[in-house]
Order: sequence, then C-alpha cells, then structure tokens
Amino acid sequence: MPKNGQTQQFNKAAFQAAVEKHLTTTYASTDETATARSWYLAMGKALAEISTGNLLATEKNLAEQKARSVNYLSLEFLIGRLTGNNLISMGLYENVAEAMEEMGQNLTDLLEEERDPALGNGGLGRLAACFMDSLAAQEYPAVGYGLHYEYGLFRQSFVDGRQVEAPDAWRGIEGYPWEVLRPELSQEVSLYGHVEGYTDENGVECRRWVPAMSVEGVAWDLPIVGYDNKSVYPLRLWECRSNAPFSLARFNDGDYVGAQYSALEAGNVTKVLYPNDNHDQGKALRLMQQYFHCACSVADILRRHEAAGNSIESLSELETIQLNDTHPTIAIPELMRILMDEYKLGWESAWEISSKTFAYTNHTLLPEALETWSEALIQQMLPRHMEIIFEINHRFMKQVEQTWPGNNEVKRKLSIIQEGPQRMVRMANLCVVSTYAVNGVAALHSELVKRDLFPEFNELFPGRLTNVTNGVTPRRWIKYCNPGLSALISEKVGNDWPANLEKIAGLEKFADDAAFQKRYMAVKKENKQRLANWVEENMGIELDTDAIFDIQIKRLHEYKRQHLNLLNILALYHRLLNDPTFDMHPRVFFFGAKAAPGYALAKDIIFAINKVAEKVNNDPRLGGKLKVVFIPDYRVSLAEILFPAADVSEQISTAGKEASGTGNMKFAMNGALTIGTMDGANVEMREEVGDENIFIFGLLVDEVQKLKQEGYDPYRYYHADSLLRAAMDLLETDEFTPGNPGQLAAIRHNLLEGGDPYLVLADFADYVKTQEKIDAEYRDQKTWARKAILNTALMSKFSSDRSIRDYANNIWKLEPVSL
Ligand code: DL6
Repeated sequence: MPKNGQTQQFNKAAFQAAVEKHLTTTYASTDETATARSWYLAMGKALAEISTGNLLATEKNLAEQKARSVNYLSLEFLIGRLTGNNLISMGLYENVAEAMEEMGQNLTDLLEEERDPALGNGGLGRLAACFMDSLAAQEYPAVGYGLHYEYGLFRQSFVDGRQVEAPDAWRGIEGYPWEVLRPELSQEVSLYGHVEGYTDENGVECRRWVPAMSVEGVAWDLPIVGYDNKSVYPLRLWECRSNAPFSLARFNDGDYVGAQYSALEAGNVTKVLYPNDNHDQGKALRLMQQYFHCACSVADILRRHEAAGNSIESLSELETIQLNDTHPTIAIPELMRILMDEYKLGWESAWEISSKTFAYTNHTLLPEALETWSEALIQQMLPRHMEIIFEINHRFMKQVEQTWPGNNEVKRKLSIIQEGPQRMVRMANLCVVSTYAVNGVAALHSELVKRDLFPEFNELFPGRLTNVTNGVTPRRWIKYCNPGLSALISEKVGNDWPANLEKIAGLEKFADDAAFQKRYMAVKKENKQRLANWVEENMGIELDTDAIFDIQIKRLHEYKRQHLNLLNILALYHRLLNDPTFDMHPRVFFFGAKAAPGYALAKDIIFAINKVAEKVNNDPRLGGKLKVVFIPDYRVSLAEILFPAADVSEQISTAGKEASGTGNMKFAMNGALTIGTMDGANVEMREEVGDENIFIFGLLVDEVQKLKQEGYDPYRYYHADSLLRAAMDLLETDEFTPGNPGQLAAIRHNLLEGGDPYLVLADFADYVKTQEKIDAEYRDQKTWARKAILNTALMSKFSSDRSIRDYANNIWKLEPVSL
C-alpha cells in the first residue's frame, strides 16, 4: 500500500462525518432512506473534498515554482470510473473500506454504483486517461483539457441481435461527485463574423476579428490523483453555455422556445461526444466543438501563464501543448491570432513562440480518419483563423519551393490546402508544419508515418518526426482490476511495482516454478469465474471456466477484423458438425465492441456474431465445446473484468492499420497470450516476450502492400480453401437466422464482391492454423502457465509511465515537481 501524504492525513471519524454530512445536506437522505447510490455519492463527495484540497495546493505550488508544464489537449478522455482508482492512488482503499463497513456499507458494492464517465470512443481517449494517470504518478506538471459532454459514448443494447443506441447521461441527475465547478475560470468564446483591417495608434496596419456571437465556456475539474504522492492535477473539462440573457419579453409573449434559443444552441456544442472512432465526419458542430475546446484551453493556459507573472515571450519555455491527434489543431491558429491580434506581436515573433509550443501525436494512417475541414466552413465560423492558416501555408509553400524548385506535384501533396471542387484544410499537414515534434504511437507506426504518410515532411524537417510507443497505467490495469495477481506479484517482487513496473521482471525467475505456476493459474481461474458469474447474471449464459477464454474487445471496425474471428468460429462450427476426426479444447469466444451508429457493415458484423452466438450456445450437437458471448455495452468497467479473465487476446488487425493498440498490452500484463499480426505495438510486444510466447500470424505490412499492388483477388482464396468456403457459405444460409436466409450475407458480399479491403481471406488460413496451435498448447497447462507468467513479467516497457518519461525527456523537456 502506498504510504503517501493522503494516507497519513486520513482521519476516519472526520471522513465518516463528511460522508454523513453529504448524505443529509447534499443528497437529502437519512441512514434509513439512503440507497446504495446515495451512499456512493456521499462517499465520493467526501473523498473529493480531500482531492480538491490537494488540487488547489498543487496548482499553487506549480505557479510559485514557475514549473514548466504540459497541456494535454484532447477531445476525448475515456477515464472510466474514478472512485476505486482514486482510492488506490490515495492509498485509502482499505481505510475507506473499513470506514464504510462501520457505517454498514460494503465498499465493493458502492463502487458498482458509479456510472462510467465514457468521454471517449476507444483507444485514443483511453490513452489520454492513462497518460494523465502517469503524469500525476510521476509528478510531471500537467493539465488535461477536454470537453464536458453532457452525453458520453452511447449505451449499447442488442434487440434481436442488432445494436441499439441510447444516450449516456453519465452524470445522472445528481451530478458526478468528483467534479468541481470552477466558475472563476470561465471563458468567452467568439464565433462567426468577419475580419477587418485597421491602423493602430502607432500607424501599423493590423487585422482583427469582429465576431458575430459568443458563448461561455465553463470549467469543471476532475481530479487526477497522483499514485503514492500528494499531487493532484486537473482534468479540465469545458461546458458550453449561452451568455445571452434569457429573453423574458419573448417568454411573456408565449415564444417559449425563442426565449431560450441561444441557450439551446450553445448547449448543443458540448451536448454529445461524436461516436466515431478512426473516422472523420466533417460536421459543422464538430468543428465548433473543436474550436470551443481549443479557445477555452488556450485562453486558460495564457491566464495561468500570466497569473504566475510570466511574460508572453517566455510562453514556450514554460508551457508546451500536446495535440492528441488533429482534433485540437485549431489551437494553433488560435494562439497565433491571440499573439498577433491581442498581444500585438509580429508574425515572426508569434510564429517563433507558437511553433515551439505545440507538439502533435498522430494516431492513425487510415485515410478516412485524417481530418480535413472545408475551407468555406472554417471561413464562415472562424474567418480570422482561415486567414492565418492561409498565411502559414503561403510561407510554407515558399519553403517547399526552395527545396523542390518548380515541383508542383510535391507542392500539391504537402500543401495545407487541398485543391479541388471544394477546397479543404488538411489538419495533419497543418500540424506537421506548425509543431516542433510529431510522434507516432508505436515503432512500426512511426516508421510508416515517416515512410508512407509524410516522407517529404521528414526530409524537410529532419528529426521532427519521432516515436513514442504507447503504454497503459499498471495501477488501473493490473493493481485495481486484478487484485489476485497483484498480491502474487507483490509477494514476489515487493509492493512498489505499480509505480516502477520494471520490478515486475522479477517474476521471470518464477516462470518455471511449479508451485508459482499453480498459484498464478489459480488466480486466472478465479478471474475467469468472476467473468463467468457476470455473464450468467447479466446474459443468462452458463460458461465452463476450464474452457479457453478467448477475448476480442475493441471498437468494431473492419480493419480490426472481428469478422476474421467470426469466420474461424464458423469454421470450427462446421468442423465440429461435419468432421468426425476433429476435436478441440472447449473455447469461449468473447466479443465486446461498439459500432459507430452510421457504420452499416460494422453493425452487420455485430448482428452476425450475435446470431451465431444464439445458435452455437444452444446447439447440443456441439457438446459445449464452442460458446460465443457478445458482451453488450462494452466499457472501461467491463474491461476491468475481461482483461484479467483472458487466456487468449485477439489482436488481429490487417498489418499496417492498427497504429498501436493498447488492449494488447493490458491483456498480456494480465497473463493472456496474444494471437496477433505484425501490427502496431504487437511487434514490440513480440520483441519483449520472445517469439515462443506470442502467436504471430498473417501477412506483413510490405506483403499487404505488395498483394494490393498486384491486384488482390479474394475469390482466389475462397476457391482454393474448402474450409474457408464452408465458413463463408454459412453466411448465406439460414443456419443462424432460421427462415431468413441471407440476413448475414452482407459480410460475405463485402469480402468477395466488395474486394475484401482488409485482406481477411488472405490471412484466414494462417489464422486458423495458429488457433489450432493455441488449442494444442493450451492442453499442456504447465507450458501455458510458463508463457502466461512470462507475458506478465516482460511487459514493463508498456507502462504508460515509460511512455510519459519518453515524452518528458525527448519531446517536452519536462522535470518532475513534487508537492
Ligand atoms: O494511440 C492510441 C490509439 C491506438 O492504440 C490505436 O491503434 C489507434 O487506432 C487509435 N487511433 C485513433 C485515431 N483516431 N481518430 N479519430 O483513435 O489510437
């Protein structure tokens, strides 16, 4: 247990009194009327009192010390439930469990009352959450800036196997106990209007924005509690509100909607998280969200900088701004605008500051995810910003001309403005031109960014493009979610591993120890039982924990290839029913995935998996060997049950498409063996654990590219492989949709007539063969245990503490500051 300041300060009686106070005064409940939810809320508020005190103390200390800070700008922070995690970081888990027990409450039950703040789509948002945790744990001064969405990622349910979306009012009607309103930090954000020229008092020709309207940005702080230290950093989430007065006159005239029109309009800006992962939709409201986020955040950074008595010229010495993907790119012209139009700096001085302040992380190579905004839209909503973007591009094009004289092709390629019937602004190009560092998120991905996405930029700006391999926080993803494994690790390597994951390598020497193997596998069995209980209680499906638990949990996307997994399941089904010589170890295939509401094929894949599940789970001919479970409403709190229970982790994207993946790391830390392609961070995981402890299959990036260039023909694979044919053809029958043949045919159609864009068929045979290898190896439990232990032991590289140290040392040049 960490012995930090917060543990030492803990006064049980005072804490219980605070809980009682909130129960009665904040939530109007008595001991008799209080529900588990009101107890959870009151407990959360009492804890937030402790963390808010430390948040303010941290802010004050950092300002006094004039500490250099990172500002992490992200449209998504998929933080998951905070209470349990914060208790661990504060070192108060046991103390609070005891205090609540004395009040007649069970902490574990109360923690279940918390709704997940689902303020992100998937990997990108969850990474931001892990990074905030690691910044605080290592006391690298930081502020996270995001949006206070009223509705987080939609809640998913299945109706007759089909995904149905419902709004996610994550705060409930009572509000979220951990958040603190900071009215003194409110910002005014301007929109629309026009730009005018004027001559200032010194006779200098200037430009200024004359906006047509403005809204108010209100700050809510969530505490990011440092593990085993006193620092608490803010995750500052901006809510958009109207700053126009309510029109009493219109209301009295009976125009009830008109009276509140501006409030309704402003409220829309932060109403809902866009539910797209790795896909850019180009909607005007989304651009407004992005600008609102950036305007509030940049203004707040400048406010902090000035309040600490620093000059604007020293901005880039004291503040760095990390752009989490291109979503906050508009912060760049926003800072330039403020520096020039408000601080009256010339272009060169403003550019000098701005280009040394921003750094950018690229999270994808997928063309459909690379953001572009219509010039007309930016021009209308943010006319001064468009002007600045043009000027950045104009100066950049001159630089390109110097390097490649007369080469219009390279100019067209690198230009921030994409020509065409509708001119578009390429946000990634704007980022590369305007930042001091650009990083990919895994070694392979960063190489591909240099080699395939931005080769000319790499030539033009040597050293700017770099790599920081992703990581995940071991506090949430081992210590909190897997207490059994954590106890075992602590027993062997001491209990400071959650803050020093290198220590976990100490487990390596127990990999062959029979007694340790037994205990390690017993923990795995308990975790499988915990998941099986959840499935039985919530889905009514009974599972055998001796079966292999094979899990694929991530957003539903063709490139992640849940349909490859499905085809293997169909192949197993076919063989169990048709091949008397075929045998397999019982296996449960778990899925958890949300599909973007407008992504038809992804939704078809969910439907197909659910229909196959319905059939195989109830087919006595299969002798219980094959089960399929699609967990509805996959979210962080369910991930916490799923990762520790996995024997096999599915990381089967088409090589070159998954930038990194982070679920792959969480699985391996918790002792699951990976079946994966040479993609994203799988490549580095293989380097760490060794080829014999991971199951790699499929085409390599260059083979994928070559096959595509040569003209990939999925039919070739279909005709050559009878097992593949059998699996594919099942999709056309009514085997899983009795009386309705063809209901699953869209997938087959996409893979054959649609050209199989993600090469599912090309990788099928190797995937099946590798799954057979897993089946055989699982039967030797000692060898399996050895491999699983080694996976846990050899994952220290993938702690987000290491990622953050890489950013701090190589990009941000940041030093820790303790409170
Ligand atoms: O870097 C975090 C995460 C990676 O682990 C995933 O591989 C990658 O797909 C994801 N990228 C995105 C890109 N964005 N959009 N929109 O979510 O980033």
